[in-house]
Amino acid sequence: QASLPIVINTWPFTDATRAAWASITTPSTSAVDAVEIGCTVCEIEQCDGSVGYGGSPNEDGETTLDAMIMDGITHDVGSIGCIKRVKSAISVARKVMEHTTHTLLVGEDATRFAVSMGFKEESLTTNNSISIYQSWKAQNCQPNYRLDTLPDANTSCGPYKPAPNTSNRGSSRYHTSPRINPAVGPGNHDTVGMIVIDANGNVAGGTSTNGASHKVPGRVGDSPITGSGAYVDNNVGGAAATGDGDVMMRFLPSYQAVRNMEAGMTPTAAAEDALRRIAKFYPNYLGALVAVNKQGQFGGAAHGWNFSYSVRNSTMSDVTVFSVTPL
Ligand code: SD4
Repeated sequence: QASLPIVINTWPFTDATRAAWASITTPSTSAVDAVEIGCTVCEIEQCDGSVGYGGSPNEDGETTLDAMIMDGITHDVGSIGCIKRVKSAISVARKVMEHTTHTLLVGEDATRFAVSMGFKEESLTTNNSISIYQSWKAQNCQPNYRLDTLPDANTSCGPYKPAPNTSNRGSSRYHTSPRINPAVGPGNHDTVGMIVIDANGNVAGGTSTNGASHKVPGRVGDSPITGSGAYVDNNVGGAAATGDGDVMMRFLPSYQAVRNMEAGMTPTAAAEDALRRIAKFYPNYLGALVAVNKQGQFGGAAHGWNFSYSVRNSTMSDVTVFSVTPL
């Protein structure tokens, strides 16, 4: 049932939803504040191991974080990609939005910026991330490289060594065999993406994630990319994504879902259409979207996996989790 204010986020990360709801129903808290507060809960709880420190180690065994925050009133965005040794990813993204003229900072320099803003520098490695890394090494280190560019199977753990003849790059071979990101799967790929609309109809959105496991160092996913990980427009509503970011960022699905709602689609139809556009090229990808319009109508859609999302508005007595049947 449509109602404002509203909080909606990917996955049954209900503590994050509850925290955002508690803040948005407090006078003087903005939708941007609520998004930051909600996503921070997931960073602290390490939601599903896929948000915050200690998850999804890259092929060096290091955890890095991506995050974004977007303000629908001003269209301001702050993002960080592949930030190292700082836990509060979404709060650093907010500092990028509010203290710089930039949109996206990455890597060691994003860390340097965070430290200059007063954030603590500390290891993101935990016993859990070490054991994920070690078991990947002990198994076959399924590659994140295009198979047609690997010289032999032994290089699949990285570091990357190009095949002597890489003339296959860009060939249609890539598309003729279905691509499934080995680092993506239920339980190991669960970004928090959140949209909040306050009682005055102001929209904000955000994401936070440790990305994909065993990624090539330096990899930035879809979550900090405006229009991909999330997108908001105060005149329309907002949408946020989770899934195989390497594929999804090629289609800006959150932007597409918002434009679809602007054209009159329901949130559910808007999200489904955005995901179907990706499936035309990548029939086996895993992905999902949540979407909410200015009136507070909401919906979700998924492709390739079972997805659920969390919602709280004033018609509900607590956070409600909705399950989505994949397209
Ligand atoms: C990424 N989209 O970095 C993120 C991960 C994710 O559900 O959403 N997992 O590709």
